[in-house]
Amino acid sequence: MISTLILTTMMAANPLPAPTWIPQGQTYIRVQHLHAIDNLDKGDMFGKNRADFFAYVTVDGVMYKTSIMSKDDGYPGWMIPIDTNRRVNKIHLALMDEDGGLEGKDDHVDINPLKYHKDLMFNYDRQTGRISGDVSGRYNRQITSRGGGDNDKGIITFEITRA
Ligand SMILES: [Ca+2]
Ligand SMILES: [Ca+2]
Ligand SMILES: [Ca+2]
Repeated sequence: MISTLILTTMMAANPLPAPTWIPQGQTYIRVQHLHAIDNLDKGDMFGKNRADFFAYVTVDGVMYKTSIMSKDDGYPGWMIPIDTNRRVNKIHLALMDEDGGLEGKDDHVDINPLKYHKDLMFNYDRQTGRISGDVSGRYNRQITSRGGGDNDKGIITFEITRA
């Protein structure tokens, strides 16, 4: 519930397009793998029975919107830069299924195992390399999170690494 409210607020802002290129030495989030558990286009008017994944990723209040990957299972390779002038970065990851045209009709994919939570919110501590929050892990290690308890479930695998 809370994550949905935050997402709605974020969507009012103008997201930056996620970059297609990361300069050498830059720390970034790399979304490696996505998988649709539920049929995200079931019952949609122009549904093709195939997910059209994209993400809103907010890093320290700056929101990026990725490109669309139209596959139920695939490797989007999305890259979102992280500013490591801060010791701790706050990251909010929302996965969506694009449904075209009408504003607000996109489906919100559940990648959080907790009921009533669809998004992932976590911190990255540059000094310890630790990732903590809705997911936990470390710098340069893949993190996989599977949605549960809500509709439109999916699985995401990503890592924080350096170019
Ligand atoms: Ca849909
Ligand atoms: Ca769709
Ligand atoms: Ca959930």
